[in-house]
Amino acid sequence: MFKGYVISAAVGTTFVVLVLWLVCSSVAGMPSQYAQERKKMADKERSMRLGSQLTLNDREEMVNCYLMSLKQFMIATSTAGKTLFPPSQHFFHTKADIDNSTLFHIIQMMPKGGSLHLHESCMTSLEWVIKNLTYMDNLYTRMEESGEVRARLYLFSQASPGTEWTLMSELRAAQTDVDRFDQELLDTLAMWGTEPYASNHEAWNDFHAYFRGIDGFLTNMESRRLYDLHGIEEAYDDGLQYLEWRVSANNTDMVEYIRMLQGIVKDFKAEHPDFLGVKVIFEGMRESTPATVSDNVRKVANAMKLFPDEVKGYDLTNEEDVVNRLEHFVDVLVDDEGTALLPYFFHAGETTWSGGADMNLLDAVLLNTTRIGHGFATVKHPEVLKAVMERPIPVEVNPVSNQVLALVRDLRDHPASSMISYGAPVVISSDNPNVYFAKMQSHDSYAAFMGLASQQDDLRLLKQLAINSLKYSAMTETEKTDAFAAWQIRWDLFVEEVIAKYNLESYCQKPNL
Ligand SMILES: *[C@@H]1O[C@H](CO)[C@@H](O)[C@H](O)[C@H]1NC(C)=O
Ligand SMILES: *[C@@H]1O[C@H](CO)[C@@H](O)[C@H](O)[C@H]1NC(C)=O
Ligand SMILES: *[C@@H]1O[C@H](CO)[C@@H](O)[C@H](O)[C@H]1NC(C)=O
Ligand SMILES: CC(=O)N[C@H]1CO[C@H](CO)[C@@H](O)[C@@H]1O
Ligand SMILES: [Zn+2]
Repeated sequence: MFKGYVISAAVGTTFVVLVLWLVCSSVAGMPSQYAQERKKMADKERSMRLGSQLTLNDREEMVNCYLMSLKQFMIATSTAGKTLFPPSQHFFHTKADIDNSTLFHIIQMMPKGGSLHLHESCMTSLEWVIKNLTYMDNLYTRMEESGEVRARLYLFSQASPGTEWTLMSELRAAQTDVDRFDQELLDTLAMWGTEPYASNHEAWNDFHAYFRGIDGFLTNMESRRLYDLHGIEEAYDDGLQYLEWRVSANNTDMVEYIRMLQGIVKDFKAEHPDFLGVKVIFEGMRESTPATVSDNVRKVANAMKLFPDEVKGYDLTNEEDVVNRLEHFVDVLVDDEGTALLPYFFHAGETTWSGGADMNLLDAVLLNTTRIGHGFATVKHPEVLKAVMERPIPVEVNPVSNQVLALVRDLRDHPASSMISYGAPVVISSDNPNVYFAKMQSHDSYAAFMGLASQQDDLRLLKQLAINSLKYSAMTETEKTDAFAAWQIRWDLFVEEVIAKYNLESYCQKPNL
């Protein structure tokens, strides 16, 4: 339990001052030259950190003072052994406490820019899917007992595929407790439990079951339209103004899909003019044959010609440890001169292994990937890290997903923590938020700020991450200019809202040190 992190700003400020005093007094005994060298080294490191180049104005400083008092209080109580530090524990065990914290509420209010790593199939909240989509007319269902991980799974279809399928409305009408039935539907879709997954492979097995479940809604254009639209609404409510999501290249009529998407985005923007739009990266499956991938590439190239504003490139996904590596597909991803056929946005290095599937990172770099999805293994590869820093190749980091999929237990051990220290081009996103009941962005921003960041990283990091999410997006330069302007308006409003809501004018004046 994490009692006690709801503190008043005044207590927090006193606390920060106390910490500063302790830090200053502890170096008092050093020889002055050593102290100078040490300061120089620490300053140099600090200046390299992500966000360190930003300067906050007086109003932002007030928010920063409060945010940091909340952060420092949690760090202090957990280092003193009084509480468990939430990012050090598994999301299944900490979500309720995180959701109940003021720090999380401030992050929720914050305009966080865009999300650059989301999968269409795993974004819209499952509560909504159950309460809305499973109530559609003419929905059929079939229950399967016992998969490898799940005890049971419900499949859905909008036309009866056979006699073993029942009309959902009839099955529901036969229930004595409809709420309990709906809860069961939700539980069988979700990737959630009392215990974390034992391994990445176990999590992926469960994931495949989820895909089979949700597929019943994504193969029908009308339920898919409602699902995508609700996804946009949830993202916007969570402080996102822009989205890039991955859409399955297998099974999607790209032209029909993009026309549908254009329609909902246009309607949504009409009501929310500061929403910037949705762009699509089509994703193939790594277990496909090179011939299928080649076919995907041709179709995506065609879709990019037809819809240059919406379609931005191609990716290959699935459990990296067990499926074909990128190397397997190189021939169909480049032309005769060896040049990439499309802009790629490859998932690569989403593994704990070294010298295994993480070798995909080398191919991603050689294929001139626009960004790297996950790049969990990036810091194990000096040449990859060099390309990431120099070109730059932004890395899409998804902390909560990595924890739930059993790549990392304590988020302070997340390898992107090092990338934040080096000032690498990192963006934070949520990957598959709906399956484990995360918000579209806030839980991952919280994880980055509390778990991946240093104890001192402050509002500047969060602001830089929001800036990065627009800067490293697939928007054109003109679109980016508009995007920054739209985000800046929201950011300034956010700063004033937090000052007013938490009374920071009186609590967080500049300390008189
Ligand atoms: C689902 O939600 C949409 C709007 O979000 C609404 O138009 C539709 O009627 C709902 N469907 C059901 C079955 O509740
Ligand atoms: C692609 O979709 C077809 C159905 O249209 C399915 O049979 C096949 O397994 C899918 N391929 C992959 C690699 O998922
Ligand atoms: C990657 O970009 C470099 C520099 O523009 C180019 O020389 C190389 O051919 C590209 N590689 C591929 C696979 O497109
Ligand atoms: C910050 C916050 O939301 N705190 C709430 C945590 O939960 C308790 C009990 O439900 C509320 O009283 C607090 O306000
Ligand atoms: Zn992903």
